Amino acid sequence: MTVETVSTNPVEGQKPGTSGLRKKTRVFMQPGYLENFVQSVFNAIGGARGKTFVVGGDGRFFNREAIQTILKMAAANGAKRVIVGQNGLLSTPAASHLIRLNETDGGLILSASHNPGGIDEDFGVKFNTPNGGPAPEGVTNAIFEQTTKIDEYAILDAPEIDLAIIGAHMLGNLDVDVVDPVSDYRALMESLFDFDAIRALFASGFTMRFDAMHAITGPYAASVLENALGAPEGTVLNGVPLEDFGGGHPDPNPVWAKPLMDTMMSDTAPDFGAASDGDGDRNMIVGRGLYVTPSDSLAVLAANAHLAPGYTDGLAGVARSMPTSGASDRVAAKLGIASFETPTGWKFFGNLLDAGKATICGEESAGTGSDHVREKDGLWAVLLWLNILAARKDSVAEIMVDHWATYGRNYYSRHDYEAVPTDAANTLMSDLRAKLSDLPGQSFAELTVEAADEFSYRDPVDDSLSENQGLRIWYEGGSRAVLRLSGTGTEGATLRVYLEQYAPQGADHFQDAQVALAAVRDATAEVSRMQTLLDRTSPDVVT
Ligand code: VG1
Ligand code: CO
Repeated sequence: MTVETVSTNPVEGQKPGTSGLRKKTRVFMQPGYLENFVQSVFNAIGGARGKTFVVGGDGRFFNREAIQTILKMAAANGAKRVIVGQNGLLSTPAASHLIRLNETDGGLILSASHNPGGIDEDFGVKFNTPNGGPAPEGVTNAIFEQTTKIDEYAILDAPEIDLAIIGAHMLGNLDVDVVDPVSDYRALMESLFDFDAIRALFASGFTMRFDAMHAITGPYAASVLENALGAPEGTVLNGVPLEDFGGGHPDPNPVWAKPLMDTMMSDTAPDFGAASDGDGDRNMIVGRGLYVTPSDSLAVLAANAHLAPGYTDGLAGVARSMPTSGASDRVAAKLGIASFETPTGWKFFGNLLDAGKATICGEESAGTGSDHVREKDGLWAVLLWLNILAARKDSVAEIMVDHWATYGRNYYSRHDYEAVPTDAANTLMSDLRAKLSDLPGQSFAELTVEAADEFSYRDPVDDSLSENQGLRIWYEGGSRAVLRLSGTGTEGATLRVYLEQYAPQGADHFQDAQVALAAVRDATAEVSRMQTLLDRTSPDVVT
């Protein structure tokens, strides 16, 4: 064993963001950088001695090297066993499942999620706790604290393990189990959904395109949709994971999954379209000619989940992140079950899921999931949609029209202002924060503010408090805007502006969303003085 002494601390000051540490790949490749973070994780959880971990990543550039480093460090730190996906591959939800299934001490997942990959793009590492979920704030704070005082890490001097070979390997005294990344996950999906009904749906001629965006879900989608469910070959597009995701952003939204959107809006569109992100935890749902917002998707899944075998007993509750639209609250109210509003980031759902208070959770950023794992799960959402389509025998458009007629429609859009100077973004937020309490009664671009506040969250399970989770403004006429800064960007700051307008039952549900949201957009631009402070007139990405 070699104990390296590191004289500088390259991780210092790099506080893990929403989902672990996410930086430019070259930053991670600096000597000692990854090592310092991994050692800090081990230190923060009381050491690795005798413990079992799951390790895998989304296959992006530097995934292979990083895994070898982590294995050697786990060995030198006295870990007992590491379960690793073949070729170092594991989707985030599959890793979460393996952590739980094997009752391990947690896992390290290598991914920068939907951010592009490559030597000049992004890399990331996150630590998940034994419940399979992203480390809560208490743990990420402890990791951060370790990074500020670490002065050595332990690493074994040993040859690399051949991760192509499934089975048991030894690295020093460490057992390394290389496992098929898909099989346990596929079995979990089979336990939740009516595979016979979905198989019959495909056999009847139902058509689908699943865009894996050259990211990790390719092998999972091919195995489940094409092999197990009998969808024709070619249903899964871009199914081979590439180190640079083919040069694209593996972010399943109408902007980055435009080729799929174009197919779905064309005359030859299949019945159903879906996509998922770099690490497989996000999903996009599209019907023929109709995009389903993630907020609406969450609401539809909550309203219809009982049609799938895994959820026939109904749901304990539905949780959504605060910026997500209120559509799912309306479903929960009708079902007479609890609804929860949490800060952005999946880690905030963990306690609700562990305590059995919520069964289904979702975020406006295209994350949906349930208590089957402790991460959002892209393919799970797609399969629940397929199960619902098979059971109801309606099209996606019919389901949406019916949903809006029942609950009203929450028009929704997110506007992102990317790579803005950090100072300018901070000024915008602090100026707005300072005047929040004066806003009610004032009018901006013809809308009058009814209420405004800054969201903070008291966890109903452990009573922990999370503050500064986004500025909220409610206007007259049922609209809301939320402003917050991204915690996952790697360049400058990203300002996210979330816009929502409720159209009740009987109102017009067939407007273009951007048209329906024009008034709340203009009022929010004025109240935040966005044009002056950011020097931007329009967002970089509209989803
Ligand atoms: C974004 C999304 C958030 C999501 C997070 C991680 O965070 O808004 O909803 O939980 O990414 O998703 P932010 O702070 O940039 O807004 V993933 O797919 O990167 O694990
Ligand atoms: Co992701």
